[in-house]
Amino acid sequence: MAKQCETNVLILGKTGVGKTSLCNYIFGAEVMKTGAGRPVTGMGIFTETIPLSPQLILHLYDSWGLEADKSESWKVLIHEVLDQHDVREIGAWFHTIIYCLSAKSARVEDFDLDMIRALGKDGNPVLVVLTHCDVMNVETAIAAMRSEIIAKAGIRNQNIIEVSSQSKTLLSGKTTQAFGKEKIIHRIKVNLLDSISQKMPQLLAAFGHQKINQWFKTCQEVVQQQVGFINPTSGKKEISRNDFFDRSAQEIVDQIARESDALFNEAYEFYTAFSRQFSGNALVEVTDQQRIPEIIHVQIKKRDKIGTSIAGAMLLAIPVVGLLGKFAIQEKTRAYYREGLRHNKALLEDHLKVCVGMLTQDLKKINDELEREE
Ligand SMILES: Nc1nc2c(ncn2[C@@H]2O[C@H](COP(=O)(O)OP(=O)(O)OP(=O)(O)O)[C@@H](O)[C@H]2O)c(=O)[nH]1
Ligand SMILES: [Mg+2]
Repeated sequence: MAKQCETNVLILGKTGVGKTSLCNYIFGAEVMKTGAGRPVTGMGIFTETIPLSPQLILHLYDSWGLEADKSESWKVLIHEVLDQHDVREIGAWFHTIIYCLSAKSARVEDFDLDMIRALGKDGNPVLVVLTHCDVMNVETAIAAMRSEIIAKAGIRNQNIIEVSSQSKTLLSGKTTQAFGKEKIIHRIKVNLLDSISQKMPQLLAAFGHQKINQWFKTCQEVVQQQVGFINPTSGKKEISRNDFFDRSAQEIVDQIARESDALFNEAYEFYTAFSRQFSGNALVEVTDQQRIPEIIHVQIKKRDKIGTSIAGAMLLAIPVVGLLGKFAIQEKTRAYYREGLRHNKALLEDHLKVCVGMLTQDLKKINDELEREE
């Protein structure tokens, strides 16, 4: 996995609800100048790449000019973006989907509910942002919109966020501040870490399987080469062979543990980088060492390790008569080893499964803490 972490955020909503203003408010002034973004589809969705830190790149997909009530054409646009990245599912590309509704409109249309439901299916991380919340007398409308979105689109209360993207000077000379961005940033962080957390255990599993298969292959080759026609049950060779199997299996266990630590730390680094970047408005502050949980490495039990001395003894008891007998012994010894190796391969695979589960749990712990701190 590259050291750089990228997150993709999609902003959708009908024309004029305040999507571009929201982008600029969250990620700095004039990030998305109208038309300055690179068109990623023929029309409708523009992307801007914002390096938030050397390790963290944010790709912001701002949709604009989308006609209301044309859900099919919206979906086509989104899928054009996915196709460009050779991705099938919305959730596989977008770590956060922001659906904007204007509190000024005071209602949620069926079209919006349909879109929110479609975007949020399969547990995709959808945030509904109510814009224009600074407008006078919108409180009642906001409460009604909130209940409707929860009831009809299945969005959790914490994923509906009230925002004003503009600071204004009133006639009285007082200025009102823009608000709501902290919560959005927090959700983006949680969603990003969620997606990383899902990826890290997959990487560990792939790494482990590759190592285990390699180990198995090497050991098989050793058996093939060493259990020869002449003296197939040599005790001296057997000891060094078993020792090699043991040591190389232990080495794999260690490598898996190291990889697990590295993947966890990598995920954690991304998180702290992201936190630091937004330290001014991040809701969660962490120190680097505070939360790194210790990963306890599972050791393969000694008694589960390969022990073939019995096999040697048994085979020696077979009277060695002529060529045929020798072949039989050679084949039997090899078969015995193959079985032993298969048994140990299964043990290593079980061990890997435990490690992948532990990594998943450890990453989940950070995510849960983040969720709680909201
Ligand atoms: N008072 C207030 N005005 C806002 C807010 N958000 C956006 N606006 C104003 O609403 C108008 C439309 O905002 P845009 O950000 O251009 O809307 P958009 O959703 O990007 O529109 P399209 O790109 O056409 O799809 C602009 O005049 C903004 O200044 C808000 O939170 N409060
Ligand atoms: Mg716009």
